[in-house]
Amino acid sequence: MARFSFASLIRNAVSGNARWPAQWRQAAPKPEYDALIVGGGGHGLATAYYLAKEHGVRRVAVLEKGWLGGGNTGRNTTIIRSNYLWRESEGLYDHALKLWEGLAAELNYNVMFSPRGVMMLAHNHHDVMVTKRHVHANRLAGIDNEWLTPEQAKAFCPILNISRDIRYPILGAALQRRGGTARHDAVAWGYARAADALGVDIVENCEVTAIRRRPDGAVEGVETTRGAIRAPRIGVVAAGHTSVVMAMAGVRMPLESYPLQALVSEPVKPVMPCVVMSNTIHAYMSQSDKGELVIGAGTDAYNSYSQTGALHISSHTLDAICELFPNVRRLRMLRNWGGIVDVTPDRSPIVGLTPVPGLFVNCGWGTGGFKATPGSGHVFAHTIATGAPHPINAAFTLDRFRTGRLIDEAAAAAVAH
Ligand code: FAD
Ligand code: PYC
Repeated sequence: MARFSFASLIRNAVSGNARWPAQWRQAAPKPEYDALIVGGGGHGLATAYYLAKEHGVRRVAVLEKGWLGGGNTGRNTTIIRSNYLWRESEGLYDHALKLWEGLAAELNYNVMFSPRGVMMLAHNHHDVMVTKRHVHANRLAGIDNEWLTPEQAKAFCPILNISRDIRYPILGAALQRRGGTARHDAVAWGYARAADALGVDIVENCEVTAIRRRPDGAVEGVETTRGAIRAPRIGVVAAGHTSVVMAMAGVRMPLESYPLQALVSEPVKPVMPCVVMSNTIHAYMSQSDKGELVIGAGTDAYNSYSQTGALHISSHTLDAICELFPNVRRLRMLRNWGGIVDVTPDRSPIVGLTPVPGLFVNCGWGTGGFKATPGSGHVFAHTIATGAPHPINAAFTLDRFRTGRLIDEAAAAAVAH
């Protein structure tokens, strides 16, 4: 049997006598699935659900290396809002917020969406200017947001300390009343159950270890810890690990992974009626339906894949929280944890096509992708099904880091990076 070599392949191709090696000449085996989703977090599961429901693409498998929602979906502090600065982001996040409003009915699953209002504090003149800019931009786009005086902020959240003599006095706040919280793992389970009912296969403990490509460069499937799976379309939705998975297809991503941590207090009776955030002092707090105060910090200042963070980051946050809410000082911490967020240079996500035919990517949500889950899945499913972005995610290309059409949302990310 003639031995195959790339040199002979090129020689034959140039001479017009192209002969592919026998194993490539055989008819390609039929794909097992129409699409594979790498990552069983909320975004991946939502993508699978909308692929099946809205595009009739039902031969879909979601491949998850651990358990459903065990990544950032089950580790976040569940804040939902759409008060971003730029039109592109307002479109994307408000699309998601509108889907949140009907999600429990859509999935027939109580995702505990609670639009209790999200308040963002301003502590200095610069904060006031930036925050008001967001209020005006949102209102011009038809998105609710309003400026509150310190007294109005306290009326909305009575346990807030608005004394003028504290280290970070409150000079005012922006309030998005339609914002709020939801139950994070319920979102993963709700989408998983609804996708499963439409015929989607969900495979846990199945880590993707390689992406297979055809001789023409297009994807043809993946290798996993449970064997190889063929499909002509692959959507990578592996927050925190996107660069690792995309490198399997030879694509280098403009992402950095950081730890982001949060904690909850012991449960108490309802004391906190809304969500309060402060970017300047790296702290935010809400109260879960179980009664725990849910408190989050800024990102740690180094790259890491470790799902934990440095103690001084959360102790700094707790100092700030105790000053803003003095009546929580004597509460004990029940548990703390970390997640790995992947952050783009402009703090906006990447949702769309890649240079590799058949390979799509949804990543870079950084500290703020939980709120986007339904909208992200919805537009990503459209992108995978049609091979072109939905108008809502059209600007969130990988290519923008080459063309310079950035969408700088660092100030709206609401968590210090
Ligand atoms: P994930 O839920 O992380 O899902 C990705 C999945 O991919 C994981 O389950 C992982 O196991 C899997 N995976 C990775 N590699 C592979 C592989 N090779 N093969 C198979 N599977 C793989 N956002 C907000 O909007 N509001 C908040 O209040 C908020 N708070 C946060 C607080 C913390 C502490 C953290 C860490 C994040 C917070 N976020 C918040 C961000 C938010 O959690 C994420 O942006 C969002 O959950 C990302 O969802 P996802 O489905 O893309 O990712
Ligand atoms: O994006 O609103 C947000 C957020 C809050 C905490 C972490 N992310």
